[in-house]
Amino acid sequence: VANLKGTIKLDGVQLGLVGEIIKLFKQKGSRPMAMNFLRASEEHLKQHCIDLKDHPFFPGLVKYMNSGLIMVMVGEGLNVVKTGRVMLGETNPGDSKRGTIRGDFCIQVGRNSTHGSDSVKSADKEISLWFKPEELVDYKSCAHDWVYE
Ligand code: DAT
Ligand code: MG
Repeated sequence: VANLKGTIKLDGVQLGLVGEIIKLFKQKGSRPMAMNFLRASEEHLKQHCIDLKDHPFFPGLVKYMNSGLIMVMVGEGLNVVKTGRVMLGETNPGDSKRGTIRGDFCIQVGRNSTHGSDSVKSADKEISLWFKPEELVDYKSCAHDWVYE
């Protein structure tokens, strides 16, 4: 099993989506390795989405994510980055299919509730931005052999 790590950052704490997101990723074979609830500083959030810095919505996005509690988690599973993006749906919830997180729970692009790393490279960058190496717990899930052949 070629396991890859990915991050999911949930801006949708206020929407009560935390449990749902954990459930969906666990259900789809991902092994939780680290999780944190925090109010991130604007500086930290700017680093998280630095690739978007030239977009007009960037200042608003950072301010919004800084306005309250967020949840950040790292999961590991086969192709978890790619699968995670499929589970999220499209950037704009209006273009997202039912059965996806954004398709089922969100309406507008600026309130799409959940972030997912878009590549293994950005996942690695995001993981080191949000967690210290010793905070990632490595273990064998008791469900491993029932999920993976
Ligand atoms: P994604 O989150 O699907 O990877 P992205 O990286 O292009 O999409 O953008 C990051 C976030 O920025 C996105 O989840 C919500 C916000 N955003 C993107 N486009 C936007 C727009 N046109 N107006 C407002 N917010 C936007
Ligand atoms: Mg993105």
